[in-house]
Amino acid sequence: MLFGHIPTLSATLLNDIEMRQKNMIGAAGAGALLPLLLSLLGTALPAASAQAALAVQVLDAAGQPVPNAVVYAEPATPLPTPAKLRQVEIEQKNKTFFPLVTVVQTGTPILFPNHDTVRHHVYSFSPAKTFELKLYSGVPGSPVVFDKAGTVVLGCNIHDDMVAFVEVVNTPYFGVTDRSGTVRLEGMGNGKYTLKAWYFRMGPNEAAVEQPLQLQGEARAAIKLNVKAVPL
Ligand SMILES: [Cu+2]
Repeated sequence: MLFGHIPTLSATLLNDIEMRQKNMIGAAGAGALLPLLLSLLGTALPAASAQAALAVQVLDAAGQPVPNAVVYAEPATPLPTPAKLRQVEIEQKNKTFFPLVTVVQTGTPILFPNHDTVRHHVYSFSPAKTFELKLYSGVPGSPVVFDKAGTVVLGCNIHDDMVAFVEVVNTPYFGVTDRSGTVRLEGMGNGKYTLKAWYFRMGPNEAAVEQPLQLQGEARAAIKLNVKAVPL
């Protein structure tokens, strides 16, 4: 459910106001607060209308924050795909993939450096990207390009416990939620989007949960998933 169609002040700005309030109370008394607040609002609003940003919190069925959830916003008018996307890494250390969850824009190259002394054999059978990096150590000579949107489940042929997830999305506005279940999507423009969230406990074949979003300046949204969150 959305609670943030309307522009809101950013957390940093509110912190800033709070800090200044404390200083003002010390220095000049509470009477000086109102003009200060108004002047801060006056300077903040034009900037917010020029560029928008969205803070999203993902909650589970019990209302608990969901860390490691993928959140992305697809613009109603799709953006042109960039010619070149920055390479991303998913490393193997202590027989574990890191990070557990990665989200990238379609066409992103991902490198799989092995920092263990044992060899790994990285593979995926997922339709969005079927590939294997046969038993290797060190850093592979070239990355794997994730060229199709969807969920990719990674495994290792040698170590059955090793698992990781790559969500490949058709938008540059994406992120993974932190410990508090929150992620901030930056650099967006005002307008219409479809806001989506996916969590690895949903399974690779379950579609992302989506809701419409009309973004105007600084906004907040919440998405509820029918899952049980695994705390970090
Ligand atoms: Cu392995």
